[in-house]
Amino acid sequence: MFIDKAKITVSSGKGGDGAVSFRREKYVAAGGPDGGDGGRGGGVYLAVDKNMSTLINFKYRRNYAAPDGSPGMGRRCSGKSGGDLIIGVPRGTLVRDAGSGRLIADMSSQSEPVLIAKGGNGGWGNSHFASPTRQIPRFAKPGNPGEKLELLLELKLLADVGLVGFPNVGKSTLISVVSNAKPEIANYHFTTLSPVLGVVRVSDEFSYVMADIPGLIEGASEGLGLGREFLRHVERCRMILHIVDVSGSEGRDPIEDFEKINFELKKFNPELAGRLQIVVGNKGDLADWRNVEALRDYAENLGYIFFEISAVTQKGVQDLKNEIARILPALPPIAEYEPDAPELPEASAGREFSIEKHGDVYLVDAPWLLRVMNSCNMDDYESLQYFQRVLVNSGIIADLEEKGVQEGDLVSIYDFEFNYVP
Ligand SMILES: Nc1nc2c(ncn2[C@@H]2O[C@H](COP(=O)(O)OP(=O)(O)OP(=O)(O)O)[C@@H](O)[C@H]2O)c(=O)[nH]1
Ligand SMILES: [Mg+2]
Repeated sequence: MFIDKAKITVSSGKGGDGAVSFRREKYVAAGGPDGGDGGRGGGVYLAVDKNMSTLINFKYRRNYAAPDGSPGMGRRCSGKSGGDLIIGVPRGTLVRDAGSGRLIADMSSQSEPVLIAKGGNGGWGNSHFASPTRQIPRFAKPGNPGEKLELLLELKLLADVGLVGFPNVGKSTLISVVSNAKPEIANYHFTTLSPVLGVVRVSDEFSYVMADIPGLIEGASEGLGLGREFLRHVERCRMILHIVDVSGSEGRDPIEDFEKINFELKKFNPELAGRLQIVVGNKGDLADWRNVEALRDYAENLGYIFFEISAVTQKGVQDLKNEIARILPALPPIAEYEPDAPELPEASAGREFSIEKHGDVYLVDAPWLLRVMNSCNMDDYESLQYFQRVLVNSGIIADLEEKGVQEGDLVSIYDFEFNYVP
C-alpha cells in the first residue's frame, strides 16, 4: 500500500516557571532575592530520515510532545530545559498546517532539522526583578506556554521520470522491463491505481527513479478519475515520459491522445507544459508504421524528442533508457516549493488576557499574544507599530491604565519588556 498523507499533532514543551526565593544564610538577616529562571521547554523538530520511504509510521502514532522545562530554584539555579524532540520523516515530505493548509516546511532538500514548534521560554525568577527601589520582589514570571500544532504530512513521490499517458498504453509494462518495479499489468483500464516507483540502473554509479503513474483521462485536471491526485505526483518529476499507444488498438488516434494528455497537464499546472518531455510511441510491434511516423513528425515539429518502442518485445527500450540517462544530469533537481509568507494574525479586539500588578511592574499574560510576538521583529519599526496596535485594539493598554500604570513603569509580556509611555 502506498500512503502519502498523514495527520499528526505536535506540541512543544512549556517553559518552567521562575522561582520566588530569598537568600538564606547563617548570620544574614534578610538575603536578597535569588529565585532562578525556569528551564526552556523542548522544541519539536522534523528531520529527513534517509531510511524512511513512506508515512506509514504516522498512521500508528499521531501525537508527539516534547517535555516541559523544569521550574527555577533558589540560589539562582535555573530549571532544567526540556529536551528537543526530533521526528524523522521521509525525504520529500511536505509539512502543512492542517487547519489552513499553509506550507510550513518542504523536506525535499533540507539537511538540517527544521523547527516546527518552539519550546516555551522559562519564566524569570524573582532575582531578575531586583532593583535599588524594588528590593523584595515577591513575584516571578510563569514559563511561556508551548505551541500545539496539527500537521498534515504529504509525501509526493520523488521520481526523476514520470510515466504519463492514457490507461492501458503500456506504462506499467515499460517500468517492469526497465526497473526493479513489478506493478500489475493487465489488458484493461486503471490496472494501476496508485503510483509505483522503480529504480532504473544504468551503471554502478548511475541510476534514476521512474514513477509509474496511473492512467490519466480527459478531465483529469478537474479531478476525474483521481486525476488531480495523480497529476500532483507528475509535478514533482524532473522529466515526463509521455507514453502514447501507436497501435490504435482501441480505435483511438495517437496524435489526438497526445494532445489531450498535454492539455490536462497544462491545465493542471501551466509549468508542466514546459517540463522536459520525451514522447514514446509504444506497442510499435502492433502499429502501422504510418501512424508512428505521423506522431513522430507531429511531436518533433513541436520540439519534442520522439522514440518508438515496444515494451513487450523490448525493441527500442535500451535506447530510450540511455537517452534518459544522458538528459537527466543536466536537468534541475526536483523542485522545491517556497513556503508562503507567514501571515500576521489579525490586529483585532476581544482576546483574553490577564494583568498582574506588582508595584511598578505589570506582568501581562495572554497566550495568543505569544504567536503575534513570534511573528514580529521588535527591532523593526513597522513590526513594533503593528504590535502596539494589537496592544491597543485588544484592550491591554486600556486595562493597564485602569490598573494605574504610570510613565516609566515596567510592562513585561513574556520575553518582551518596555517602560510605559502614555
Ligand atoms: N503488443 C503489445 N502490447 C503491449 C505493449 N505494452 C503493453 N502492452 C499490453 O497492453 C496492456 C496494458 O498494459 P499496461 O502496462 O498494464 O498499461 P498501463 O498503461 O499501465 O495501464 P493502466 O495502469 O491502466 O494505466 C497489457 O495487456 C500489455 O501486455 C507493447 O509494446 N506491445
Ligand atoms: Mg499500469
